[in-house]
Amino acid sequence: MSTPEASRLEALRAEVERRNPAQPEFHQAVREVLESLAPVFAARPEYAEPGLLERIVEPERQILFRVPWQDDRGRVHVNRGFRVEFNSALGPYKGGLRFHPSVNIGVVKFLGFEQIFKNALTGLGIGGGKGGSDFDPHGRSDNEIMRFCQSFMTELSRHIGEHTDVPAGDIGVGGREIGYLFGQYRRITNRWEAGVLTGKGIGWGGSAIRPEATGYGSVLFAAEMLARRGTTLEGLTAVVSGSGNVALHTIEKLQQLGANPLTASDSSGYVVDTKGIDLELLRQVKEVERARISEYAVRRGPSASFVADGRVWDVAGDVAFPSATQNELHEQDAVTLVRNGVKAVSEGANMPSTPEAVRVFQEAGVAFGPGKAANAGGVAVSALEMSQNAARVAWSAERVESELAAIMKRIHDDTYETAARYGTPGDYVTGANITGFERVADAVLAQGLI
Ligand code: NDP
Ligand code: 2IT
Repeated sequence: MSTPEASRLEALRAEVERRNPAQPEFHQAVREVLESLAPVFAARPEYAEPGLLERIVEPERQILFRVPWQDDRGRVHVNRGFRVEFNSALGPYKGGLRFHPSVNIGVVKFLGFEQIFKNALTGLGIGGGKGGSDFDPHGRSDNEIMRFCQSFMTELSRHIGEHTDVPAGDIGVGGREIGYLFGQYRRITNRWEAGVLTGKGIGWGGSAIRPEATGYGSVLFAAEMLARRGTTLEGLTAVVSGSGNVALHTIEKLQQLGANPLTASDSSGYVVDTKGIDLELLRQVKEVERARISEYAVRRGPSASFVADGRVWDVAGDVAFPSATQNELHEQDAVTLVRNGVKAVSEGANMPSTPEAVRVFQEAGVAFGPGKAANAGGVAVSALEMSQNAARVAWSAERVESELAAIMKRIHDDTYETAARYGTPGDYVTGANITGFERVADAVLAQGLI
């Protein structure tokens, strides 16, 4: 790093770390974007305007609140709630809620920062935000989940709205939680405001294909990367991590396109199935019973085995779909995948590959789709849900799925072309960061110093 632009970006990175101590995930997300931007600053001097970048790395608003609730035995728990409203230059803040014990302000800020550029890539007029709680839903009854969601929404309700901030799901928040959250919002506000949350149930304002959208989109993004290299997913084996919303629908779309997903995982370990994952059984175990992944191997028979605490990336496959959580794929995992001949990696999760792992993939010439681009299908269909809510209509599954496919192709082509324009053809990390940044920066500049 020797150009003036690079030095300025490096100084900003150091300042972000100083001003936001003990937030390693946020530092990582900011660093990754800043590292892509030096060529943009050289080409577009207007971005050097003092304060532009400084505003983009600073959330517009950060909300922290107490969430008290009672468990089924009458014991009182006190969790912490978060909503980071990061940037609304392109539209209302938009992004999911995560319920997981690892959630803290740094994690929410990393997710919110990623969301700004991801949402810009969709081209659908949505700003970036994220929220959640350190509440752990594992092992909690439906009633406990409901009471927690009601308490969480009692506070959050005063900060959100269809034109202000529109939350959705993320880890630990799916259709059940969105239902309880929406019910409490409606009760408190006495408004039928469908567009305040996305991921709602079909029949009360939800969009067809929203549950499927992130996983489907991540597979479609991989298919676009492969198409650019003159090949397809058909007949390829796939390694998938996670067994939640994103992973299950990744597996489903892979099977529809003739690929063979071999694995799934959760925080206890992974299963590998030499016959290919039996999706119906996996759904029964994870979605219906909310059991541990080992149960899949017990019921599936000899083709499947469970590896406790193992690394799913040790399984050989032609394509890989990290779809669980941040920093789940390390440098050594990337080395193993490359040695086993991986051709493409599409990030269903947010920031699942460490920076060192990304470098290994790129140096080996693997087609690498970063989360900002590859998993944008979920929030894109959320934006389509908002459109349907505003027009009080419900589109068919076929219509939403064909819009999703068109959006993923456009994101692929835009990021590919940007990377080529800046002299790094095939580098979707640079392509996604620059494309997203240019759209946000142009809007921020046009709207004055706010
Ligand atoms: P779910 O809660 O449905 O599933 C999460 C899965 O990841 C579970 O299998 C879970 O296992 C595993 N997991 C979570 N945390 C950890 C951890 N610390 N270590 C190991 N495994 C873990 O969430 P989603 O499928 O919705 O989200 C998965 C990823 O995709 C996240 O990174 C999320 O931010 C991202 N994403 C989600 C979108 C969506 O629309 N839902 C959109 C775009 C991105 P266990 O049950 O054992 O914790
Ligand atoms: O990370 C993500 O893009 C999401 N969790 C989905 C956000 C949304 O508003 O649909």
